[in-house]
Amino acid sequence: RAFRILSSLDLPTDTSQQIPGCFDGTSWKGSGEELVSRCPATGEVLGRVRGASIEETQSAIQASHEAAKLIRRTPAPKRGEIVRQIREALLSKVDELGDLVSLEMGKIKSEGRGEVVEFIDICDYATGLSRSMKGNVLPSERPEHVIYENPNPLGVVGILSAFNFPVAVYGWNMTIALVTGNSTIWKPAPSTPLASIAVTKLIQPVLERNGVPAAAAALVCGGVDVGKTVVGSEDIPLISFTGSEKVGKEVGKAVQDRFGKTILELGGNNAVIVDEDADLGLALQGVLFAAVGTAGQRCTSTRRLLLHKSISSDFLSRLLKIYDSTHPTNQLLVGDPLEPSTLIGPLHNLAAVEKYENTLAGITERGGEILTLRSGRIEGGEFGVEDKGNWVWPVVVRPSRDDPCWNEETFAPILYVREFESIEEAIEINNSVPQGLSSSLFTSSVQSMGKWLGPDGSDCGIVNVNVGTSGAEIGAGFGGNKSTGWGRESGGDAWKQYVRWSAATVNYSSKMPLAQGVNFGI
Ligand code: UN1
Repeated sequence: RAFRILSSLDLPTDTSQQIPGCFDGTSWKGSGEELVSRCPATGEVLGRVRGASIEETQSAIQASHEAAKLIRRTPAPKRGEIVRQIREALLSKVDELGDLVSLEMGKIKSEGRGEVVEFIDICDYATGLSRSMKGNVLPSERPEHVIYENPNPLGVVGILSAFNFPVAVYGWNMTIALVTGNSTIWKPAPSTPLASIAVTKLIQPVLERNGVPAAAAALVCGGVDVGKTVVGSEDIPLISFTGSEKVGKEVGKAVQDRFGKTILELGGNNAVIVDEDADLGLALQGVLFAAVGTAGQRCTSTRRLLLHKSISSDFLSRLLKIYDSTHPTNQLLVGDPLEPSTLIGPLHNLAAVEKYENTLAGITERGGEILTLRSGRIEGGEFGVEDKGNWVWPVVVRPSRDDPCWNEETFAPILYVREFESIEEAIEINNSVPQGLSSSLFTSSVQSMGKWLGPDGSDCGIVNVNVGTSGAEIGAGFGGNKSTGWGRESGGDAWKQYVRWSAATVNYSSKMPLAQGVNFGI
């Protein structure tokens, strides 16, 4: 199976050979750290990638820096046309690339494909943007003067992406960066190098055929040292980082230290509020997808379920019935991610399984209760899953009120439950955590919706109504507030961060009047 998927994307299938993981626009190389790509479902080695050395990273940055000069001189609609061709290249391999994402990251087949579709969608958006992004023309108080606000490209954009969205998050950044006139350098997660190599190999010929240096989409696979080299480079004015709050804080400080710009997409601790007047059937579906989809490994996954006291026991019993159902009527269908009927794949790696186990152990030690019948690691053989896969049971838990887990993101299918008595209390609980990414209210009340969306409402970057916390479309800006980092990517006004803005006052008179009535006659 791995052989079929890898060869469909022209990736080497002989795992004893090292695959070069550094692309500087001229050649594929790699003399740095070895990165082993392992299938989360089977434990098998999918490929051994030789990452970039520090010197190779620096020369890839230089190549991207040179490419940026050419990109910025290319008319924006022409850049949009290149992105449109990237879309076509992705579309021609949408199933193959989707399967590779499933194989290497562990998410289910339709979500793997969905990630590539998300990249295709942002290509469409960026192509349109290339003909519509605009500055401003403003009235001046001085006669025969005019003021422009003018966007120009920044240069190189550094993209550091996470394992959980190994394709789409790069897509959000590289397409917007390219149409706004920048080149990019991509440092993917060390555990998903194959997806990044496959994507770069699809983009490279498109750039070359359009006479654009392929270093405009440079790739440096690697570990912490490669990441630090990119983050610390004076030649990269904007760093877009997706990952943990802990690493994000380091990245933010390092970039600030050299007065660079950042877009940070850090932790989420997303709540769903099910109010007394909610359509419970709808809420159930919304909670399920967001809590257990991608095995709880989206930054937008639902971590906290806040239930109105009056519907809590009814809602919980319906939810737990689905969580507790077992094979062969296993409605949640934990299993092989590439099997189309599976809904929950494995966790990405063993460290994630350990984190899941430790989190649950801590919660029960501190007086919390696991509400699902099953919890913990799933042993090989159950549901036909492989022995060496990283399988866990999705769980619903009632932690004690003051448990520290309420403030932390654990990247696993663990859902915390708590009751509330009024919408005001629910909003207060929603806002009481350090993170501010996504949030959802299930209600049929216009008043509650108004409150939820307004100044006394959710403080998150994503504030949904009767829609779960995850699975956003690309049209709006995506990102979160507070310790999530305040970044916005993909649609909305996100593109405005990928340019340097200048205010330009132009005098087309033959006099030199001053603003604010200042007199300086000579
Ligand atoms: C992430 O988990 O890092 O809204 C991104 C969503 C997806 C993107 C998630 N469109 O769930």
